[in-house]
Amino acid sequence: MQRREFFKKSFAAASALALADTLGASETRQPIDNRKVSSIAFPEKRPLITYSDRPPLLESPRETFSRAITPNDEFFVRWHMPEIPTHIDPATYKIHINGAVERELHISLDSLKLDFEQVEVTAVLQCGGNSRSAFTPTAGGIQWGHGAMGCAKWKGVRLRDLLSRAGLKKDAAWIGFNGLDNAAYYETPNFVREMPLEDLDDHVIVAYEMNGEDLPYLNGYPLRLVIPGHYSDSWVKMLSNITVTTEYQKLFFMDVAYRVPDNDCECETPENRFKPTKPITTMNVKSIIGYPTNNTIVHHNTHLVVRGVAFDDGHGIRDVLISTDGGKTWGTALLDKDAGRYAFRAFRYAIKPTKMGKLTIMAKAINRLGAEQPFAHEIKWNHGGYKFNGIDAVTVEVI
Ligand SMILES: Nc1nc2c(c(=O)[nH]1)N[C@H]1C(S)=C(S)[C@@H](COP(=O)(O)O)O[C@H]1N2
Ligand SMILES: [Mo]
Repeated sequence: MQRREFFKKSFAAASALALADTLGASETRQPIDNRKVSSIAFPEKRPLITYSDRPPLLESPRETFSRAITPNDEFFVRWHMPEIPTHIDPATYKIHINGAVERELHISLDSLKLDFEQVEVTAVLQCGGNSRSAFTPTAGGIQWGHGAMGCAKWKGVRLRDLLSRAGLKKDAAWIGFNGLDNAAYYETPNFVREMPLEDLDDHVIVAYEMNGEDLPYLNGYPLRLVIPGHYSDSWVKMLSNITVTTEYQKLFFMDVAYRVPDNDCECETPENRFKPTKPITTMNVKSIIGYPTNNTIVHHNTHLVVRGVAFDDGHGIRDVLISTDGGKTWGTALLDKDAGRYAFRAFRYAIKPTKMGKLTIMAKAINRLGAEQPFAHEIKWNHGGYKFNGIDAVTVEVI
């Protein structure tokens, strides 16, 4: 017994060393994928992986990604500020547009729905730090697995239409967005985001509906910004103020957070942090297997249909490839119908496992520009743990 303990311990130490060796000082691996959903659910949400309840931080489990649309109650949640209003009255809610505009606007929800053209877009919302737990050493921030993303059909009005109703002043250059959430202490900066006016296109909307319903409270009821193709750090929720400025306001959540090294590999080491940095903007190509999940039991000599989703920043998915031999050979998955260039593209691929034991299935997406996902270990470190898009892998048990 003692001997066994000893061997167990020394084995653990040796494998930890070996792991440190192969990982090097700053490498990546597969994100953590064994967290269980909580037994307690938030309002309008089913039980999700829960990191915190103040502010609410909820992640969707892997099986969410076997479908092209993420149901509202399964959609992940991320807030920076602990103070979120607990009551919103849709009858009196107004969105304010001010700053470098010809006339200030205070628009009610009814007026938003009646007085402007309604538009819809199916688009992926993904946190720039999704899959952050892949980075070693640990990168600062929530240690998300794969599930800080989702895809919904958003309905609302074009931001451009709101701004033209207000009339932009000649020297208008930046648009600032603020929501109703607040820091608990005065010293903490509020979550305000800015967008250069020149980046504004007709795809950016102020949305009030998600998958045919009011936005769930935790996803930003009653209004949020939707910026298709872009990481979601600027998709401001409970949007209450749009302020146009002539100059960039130096704000914490613009200047410090959500930035990567401004070099070709967007990489650095913990010892040698790279300057200057640039904001994370458009998303890179990525895919996630929704079924099977890790440790699923499957039967040999029967068909197993692998399902998942792929997306990029709006160029569109050309192919999803599947490998069962560690990436040596790849087969082409079937793509489901295209729900628009910003949407999840669902894929499926049938395999028939013949050997008993563990089987690892990998998925790699390629977009219409030819950009493809690298292997997880090829991705270089950055201090915020942003933009991980390594080839996904799940390991099942064949019996
Ligand atoms: N008002 C407000 N909007 C916000 C945030 C926030 O903290 N406050 N976080 C942003 C970030 S970083 C992410 S990842 C998304 C998360 O959107 P979700 O909670 O609907 O999934 O909201 C964005 N919009
Ligand atoms: Mo985020």
